[in-house]
Amino acid sequence: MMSAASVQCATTAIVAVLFFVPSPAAAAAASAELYGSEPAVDVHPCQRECRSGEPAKTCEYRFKVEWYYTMSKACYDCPYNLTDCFRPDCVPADGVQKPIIVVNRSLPGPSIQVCLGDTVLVDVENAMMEESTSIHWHGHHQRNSPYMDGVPYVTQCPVPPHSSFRYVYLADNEGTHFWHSHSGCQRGDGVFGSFIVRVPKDRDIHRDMYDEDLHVLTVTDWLHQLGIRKFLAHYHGSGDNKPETLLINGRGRYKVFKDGFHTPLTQFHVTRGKRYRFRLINAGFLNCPISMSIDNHTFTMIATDGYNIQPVVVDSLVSYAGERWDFVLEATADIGNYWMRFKGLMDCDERFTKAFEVAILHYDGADNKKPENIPTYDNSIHTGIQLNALNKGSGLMDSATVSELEDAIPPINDLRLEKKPDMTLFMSYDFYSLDNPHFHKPMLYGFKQVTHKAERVYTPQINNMTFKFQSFPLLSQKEMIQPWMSCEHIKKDCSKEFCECTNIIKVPLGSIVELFLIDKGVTYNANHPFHLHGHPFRVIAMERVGNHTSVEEIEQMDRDGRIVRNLRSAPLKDTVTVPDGGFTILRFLADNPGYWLFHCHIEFHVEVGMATVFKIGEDWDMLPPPPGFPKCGNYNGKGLVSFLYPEDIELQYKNPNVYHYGFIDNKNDSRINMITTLDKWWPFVGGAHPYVSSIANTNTPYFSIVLCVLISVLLIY
Ligand SMILES: [Cu+2]
Repeated sequence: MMSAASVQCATTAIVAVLFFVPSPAAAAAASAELYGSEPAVDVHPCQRECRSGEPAKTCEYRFKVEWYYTMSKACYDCPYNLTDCFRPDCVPADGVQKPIIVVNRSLPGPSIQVCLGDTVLVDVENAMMEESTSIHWHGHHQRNSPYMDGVPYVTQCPVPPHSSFRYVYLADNEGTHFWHSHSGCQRGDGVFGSFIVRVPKDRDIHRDMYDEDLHVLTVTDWLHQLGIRKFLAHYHGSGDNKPETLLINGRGRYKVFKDGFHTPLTQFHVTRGKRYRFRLINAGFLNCPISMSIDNHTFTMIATDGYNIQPVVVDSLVSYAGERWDFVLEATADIGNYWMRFKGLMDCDERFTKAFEVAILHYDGADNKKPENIPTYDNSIHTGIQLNALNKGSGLMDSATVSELEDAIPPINDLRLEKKPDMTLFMSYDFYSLDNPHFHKPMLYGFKQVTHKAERVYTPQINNMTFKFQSFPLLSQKEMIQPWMSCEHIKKDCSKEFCECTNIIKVPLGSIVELFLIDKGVTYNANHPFHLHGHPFRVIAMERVGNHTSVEEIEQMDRDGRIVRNLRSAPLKDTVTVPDGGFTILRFLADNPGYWLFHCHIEFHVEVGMATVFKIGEDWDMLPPPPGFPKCGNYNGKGLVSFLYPEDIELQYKNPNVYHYGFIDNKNDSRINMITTLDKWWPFVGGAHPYVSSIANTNTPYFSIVLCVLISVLLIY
């Protein structure tokens, strides 16, 4: 058990280091209500009412990232004794035991809540035994601190085990944000938490709409195994990619224990007659948009991704991985308990897992009994007006798209809306039946060779390119970038073959960029939320064209004047969905020099390369790395290099028995014949792989064995 310790900073700002765990007294005070309630937690001194004219603070946090376990021994008799579920270090989740990765043994991890203008300092300690990590501060644009964006191999080296990394930056972007690991599947395993930047009341244009700003609502899909295990089963075997359930502020009731007990649900306390600002964060991991409704209540949307919008009253809201939505709930119903219902869509819907969870809206004065009806996926039907509905366009009576929202204050002199774009980019994507050699090695288990359809994985690509990270961060070690790493050097038809490269789109500093995101929608109904690092964008159009579409069709629509752009007061965001078989048009001002990732926020998709990087400005426009900034890369005996044994790697790409990655496509190069890589030889040496020998008919086992013996003899002599 840690207690708060505060020290005086030289600048008189208060600095405090806290482990966010409930105190034993608070835990003991937790009532034995039927479904339990959150005990009070130690509040960080930076979580305060923000007042104009008061000095900013430096807010210090220590994040210990470690492997852990739900329903561990720290939970004692949970859920039979609900007080035990709130003991320090007890992570009940939904009652199902599983390995997790957590920050400070809590799920979600510590909530950072500061005032605009505070300096945030987080020491991230990697206490895992073997995995590297990194933390991205989702919603913070890192102006003047691009090295703090937390993207491995783009802005920093990953933080190795037994090491720590200090993130320091200014909280200069108000609103509801969150932090999460940007390494592998760690976000899905538990490494995420809320991050709220408040402003003084006199600067909040929605201040008159609510009385209290207390409730943070973090929603996520949840697996009953580690993310990496799910990933491997899906991409290398016949496993699915469907999340089993959802968690609301890290809690759920999936597992039914003896006598009907379950782990505690999240409760939000309200007083009748008051108005509450809720800050919803979708920390989702897989393709599981989450629809929310609250029994007997509508709610008023007032902000998205930290940007204020004109208020809109809705009956339900769909949020996508990486999005944040602020809404006001007026506690005007009869005193009682009401279900807040969360339904998973897409891979979580009725075709698959029916991922579903509830929280409780508890009015002060109500009893501690559950609401009478028993909520299920099937009886939670979201009628009325739905905001941000799945795969829908504009102009519908029962739903509204993001591009139909309005900025809270009509923008004046906003170049993104008033100026003709300096650059128009089309990014189209779909799922392709490619021989992606990471999962479908040609000639061995190519996409079409695999007979079981469940074992075929389609490759999502942007403009037919798969993003490949380098061994070093593009921003901090930009001098190691080589021309051949870029996509421009690929000389083959990437609509038919797999192409992998470090796709860097160069944008001159100060440009207005109009970006068409086009979901071609051919392979199947999908949905991808895209997140831009370093910049907000205005969402000026969003439409569904049909079951599928193409770049050509949308270009033609635009030439015909059939695309309506909201250039009056389009809302600002940093994460947005795109209707399947449709498009979303964004505009951003490229005014933040650096290398910034732009990617699908579905973790499996970014892991298999659904990403690109914007290089904003020239190298000399970018700040130099902080002194002593960690370096990484390949080691070739002489020092750090961009690539290991460059000639071998280049030739390996040309080796027809390995695979053509596509950097050079000269099959007549005689050097190819000199290569005897393990990849090339081993399947043939034994001659016992019937599938290989029947396909690779130029390499019969007999021939290979003879050749192998001949080479061995030559080598001996
Ligand atoms: Cu995606």
